[in-house]
Amino acid sequence: MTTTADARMVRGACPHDCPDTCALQISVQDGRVTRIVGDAEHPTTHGALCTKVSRYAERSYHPERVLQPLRRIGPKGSGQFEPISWDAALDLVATRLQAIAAQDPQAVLPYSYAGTMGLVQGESMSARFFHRLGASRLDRTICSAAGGDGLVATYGAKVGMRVEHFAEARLILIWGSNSITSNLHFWTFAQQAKRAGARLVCIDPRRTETAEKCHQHIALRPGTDAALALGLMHELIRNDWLDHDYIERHVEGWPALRDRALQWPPERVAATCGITADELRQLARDYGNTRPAAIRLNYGMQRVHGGGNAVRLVALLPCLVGAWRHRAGGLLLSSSGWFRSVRNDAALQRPDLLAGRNPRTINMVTIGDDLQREGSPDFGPRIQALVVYNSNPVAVAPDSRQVVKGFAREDLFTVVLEHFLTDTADHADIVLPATTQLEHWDVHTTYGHTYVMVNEPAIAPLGQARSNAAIFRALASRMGFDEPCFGDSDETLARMAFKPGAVDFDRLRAQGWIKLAVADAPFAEGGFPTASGKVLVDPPGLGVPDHVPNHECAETDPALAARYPLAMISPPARHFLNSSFVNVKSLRAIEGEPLVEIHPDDAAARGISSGQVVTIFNDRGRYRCKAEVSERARPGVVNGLGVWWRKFGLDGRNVNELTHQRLTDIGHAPSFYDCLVEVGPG
Ligand SMILES: Nc1nc2c(c(=O)[nH]1)N[C@H]1C(S)=C(S)[C@@H](COP(=O)(O)OP(=O)(O)OC[C@H]3O[C@@H](n4cnc5c(=O)[nH]c(N)nc54)[C@H](O)[C@@H]3O)O[C@H]1N2
Ligand SMILES: Nc1nc2c(c(=O)[nH]1)N[C@H]1C(S)=C(S)[C@@H](COP(=O)(O)OP(=O)(O)OC[C@H]3O[C@@H](n4cnc5c(=O)[nH]c(N)nc54)[C@H](O)[C@@H]3O)O[C@H]1N2
Ligand SMILES: [Mo]
Repeated sequence: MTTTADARMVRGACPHDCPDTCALQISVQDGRVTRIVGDAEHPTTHGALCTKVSRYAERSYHPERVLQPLRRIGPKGSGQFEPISWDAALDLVATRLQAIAAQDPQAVLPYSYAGTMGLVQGESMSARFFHRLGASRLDRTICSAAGGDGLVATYGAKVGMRVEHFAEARLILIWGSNSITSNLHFWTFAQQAKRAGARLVCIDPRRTETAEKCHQHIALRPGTDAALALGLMHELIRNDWLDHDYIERHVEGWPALRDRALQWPPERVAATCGITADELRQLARDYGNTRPAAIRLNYGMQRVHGGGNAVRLVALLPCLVGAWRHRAGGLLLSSSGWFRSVRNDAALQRPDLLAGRNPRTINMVTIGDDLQREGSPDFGPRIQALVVYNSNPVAVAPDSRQVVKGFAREDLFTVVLEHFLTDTADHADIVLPATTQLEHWDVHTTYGHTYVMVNEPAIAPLGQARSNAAIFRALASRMGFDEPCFGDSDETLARMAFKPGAVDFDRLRAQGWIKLAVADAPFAEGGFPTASGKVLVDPPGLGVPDHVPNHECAETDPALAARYPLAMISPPARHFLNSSFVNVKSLRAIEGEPLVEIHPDDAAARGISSGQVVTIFNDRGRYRCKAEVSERARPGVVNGLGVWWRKFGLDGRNVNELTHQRLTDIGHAPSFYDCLVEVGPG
């Protein structure tokens, strides 16, 4: 932190759920943030921020920030509240939670995700609070559990290439990721590689802005990535483009994978993926013969029934060609596992406060159905209280009609910690005002690079806002939880987040970030973090990976596909962060309004033209928005963009009105992009 007479610069970290976790420099004048820029010294931020986060001050000083506790005075969901004092709010919440917990604490459910990725304002005091209470646990599966578990099953941990090294690759496959939107700082390295002569290939059903800038775009059908990976293996085997030495030494179970891949000749792959056999052959030739070859896999391709199997297969590819031998070869899906060596989650979250109790776990994906379930021996008690923080489930959880029904229950006691009156906060009994990243302490790890980050408060909390940790500290005190750990300050929590001696906190504060010790080419000689040190084809209980067709597709359910012939994916909008920033006017102005992209052939067959309002529908619901007739959509697939707030949509709905609560093959994750619909004018 540097100081002059009236101005200072404070070091921060972007809190959002994004692989880039940028290092921020926040200029403060007279107690007010005047400018936020990226740290030019930080090796992946490079002084550049995305459009969203350069508007972070606009979001924090937004006139509609919730700055005092609120109590509901209208019907559930109406968003009608009156201000109350912190004392009154804390009393109401503590009294109600205590009464429910006296019957069965598992009737209380915390619901949180990655509104902030900070270790302190994410899960620290909140986890201590719910552990001590004995509340139900939440399976936090909404984003990455299918692919994450698939990667762990294969490599032993969520680890991969260092993102900087992509700059030296000769071939980059950007697989299931719109990097320019969701991983901009990786894209900078990919462009460096491109300028140095590398070939870039994008594998994505949608012709994204990223796909347009690659040399080749393979627009496969959603949910067919496993078939594509098996087809690539087929060609690598047939043409003997394999690194036999690497396979023999570092791949466990290769013969079974070889047999499986030989069942996937190019014509079968072409028919499954909706691409040509030549596209597959060309890709295999490039991947089999270019060194170093790197894969940037992202979570966009695992939001389908077979997402876990698909990630396992793609993750095996670099092991078959020995791509890992070079530091610019291999694969990156997530780097979060590298931080396990320094993180001290048990100290922050104190699972020991469960004191031998083993509360049930509720999957956040099925919140729609679970809120409506009665108590039973199987399910446990009916959910009677919900405490939501760092998440906007009414907008982001699948199958909105059921989610809204659940949140509308008059007998459900809902507390929401928020910056804004989101669709979820509108359903609260009590809203508690939370601080933003400018106003609180935090420390961060990340899933896209390998630097530990710090965020110091730049300004005092606005209005009566309090940090999440402060709010749970106050609630703990009201509930009479007197263990000393409930007294830890936010700064103390930040210091406890890392194992003793693992991170020099003073250096972290001075520089803003510290590089983690990760080898340059970590698996050049094998040494994967599995028990045997080898990559696993057939880990216990999972079987040899295969293509698992979508829940909703012609192969699985022809009758459904006859009624709803279009597959819908709903990837994020560039200027929003899931449902965050939707209420920032300057960003909403860039995004315009909710829309669905439809291919000219599919539009013509339905008498639909650009700019027209259409209805997208299936058995779960109907959603109206504007159509954009565009070759960004491939035939047979429509793209319903962005997680808009329901209240900004026509008829007060968003795209999750159409998605379902069915889970993936591995990881109990949602299958947002595995969804059949029909579209009609009107
Ligand atoms: N600007 C912005 N950045 C974000 C986010 C945001 O909302 N906005 N979200 C953040 C979050 S939470 C996450 S998890 C990360 C990662 O977020 P991801 O979900 O990986 O998001 P994208 O990079 O947009 O990748 C999705 C891409 O996958 C494509 N896709 C959809 N189905 C399939 C399929 O079956 N196969 C293949 N190959 N591709 C498919 C979509 O068309 C889209 O282009 O991004 C983060 N960054
Ligand atoms: N159809 C469809 N649905 C999707 C997706 C998709 O691609 N398509 N993407 C899915 C994915 S990948 C994800 S990760 C989820 C994301 O779902 P969520 O994690 O719910 O993410 P956001 O929508 O960004 O909502 C985060 C909320 O946290 C609040 N918040 C931020 N910081 C703080 C804080 O410090 N304290 C408190 N109390 N609140 C804070 C923000 O104001 C915001 O309202 O959505 C999923 N839903
Ligand atoms: Mo996500």
